[in-house]
Amino acid sequence: MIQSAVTISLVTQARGGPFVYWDDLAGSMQRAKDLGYDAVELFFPGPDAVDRSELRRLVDEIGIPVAAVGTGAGMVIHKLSLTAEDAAVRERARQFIREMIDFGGEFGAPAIIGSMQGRYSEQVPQELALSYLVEALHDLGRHAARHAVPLLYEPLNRYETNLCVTVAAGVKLLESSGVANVKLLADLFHMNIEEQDLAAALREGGAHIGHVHFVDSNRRPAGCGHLDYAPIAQALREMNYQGYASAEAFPWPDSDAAARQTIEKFRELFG
Ligand code: LER
Ligand code: MN
Repeated sequence: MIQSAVTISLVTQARGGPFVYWDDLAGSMQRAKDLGYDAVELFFPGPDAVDRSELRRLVDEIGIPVAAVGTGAGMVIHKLSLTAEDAAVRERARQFIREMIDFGGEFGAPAIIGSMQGRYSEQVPQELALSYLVEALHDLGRHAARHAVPLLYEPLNRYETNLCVTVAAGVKLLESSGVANVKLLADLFHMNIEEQDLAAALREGGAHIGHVHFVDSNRRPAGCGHLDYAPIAQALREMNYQGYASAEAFPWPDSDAAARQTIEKFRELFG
């Protein structure tokens, strides 16, 4: 069954970004539980930002698991990228993600590679950048397998990457390179910019899709933009999608209202 999740960010440098809850980890996890979410998706400054036994205690006591962990702080805070020109920067990016995989893995949660994929440029041409990305996905996918979780790779819209901007490009990358244990993250906000038909793109992604960022066209909570969710929900049901629909949206008009709006829309579509 498709499950609901909501994002919590502890990254001050990402302030203004598309995360529903901010700063207060325990309070946000409790709010998510009270509103009926199945899980929380965490965006932390790094693998040591939060004491693991404290997070374990919160997960157990509040009774809400971790759906996934983001790695974008590696880019936002440390300016790391898997496709950087400098080999030392690429290796530090991989190490940061490895440690986030280990962190998430302890909680049965996959790590997400979004902005850490970087982009191709004059210094690092397209083919070379894609080869760096594929090499990293091979390595990190294998690393994630030690924890029996997949690695999530997220195509982003053209303003955030130029490597893979559609679900189909993500599928092609995975299938042509033969990487194992890597699933795609389908973010409806990015898809609204890049796809011709969101439901068709999801269907074509099929079993490659392992996580969904559930958000509207303008990155406000689902139902506060102009996406038509009926065909999207229909496609996910027909694909027998079993992963999370995770609210990665602006806290609009505020965190609790965004969380409530999303879970109501989720129930209307999947309830
Ligand atoms: C960034 O736009 C995004 O959608 C995140 O999930 C990836 O880091
Ligand atoms: Mn996203």
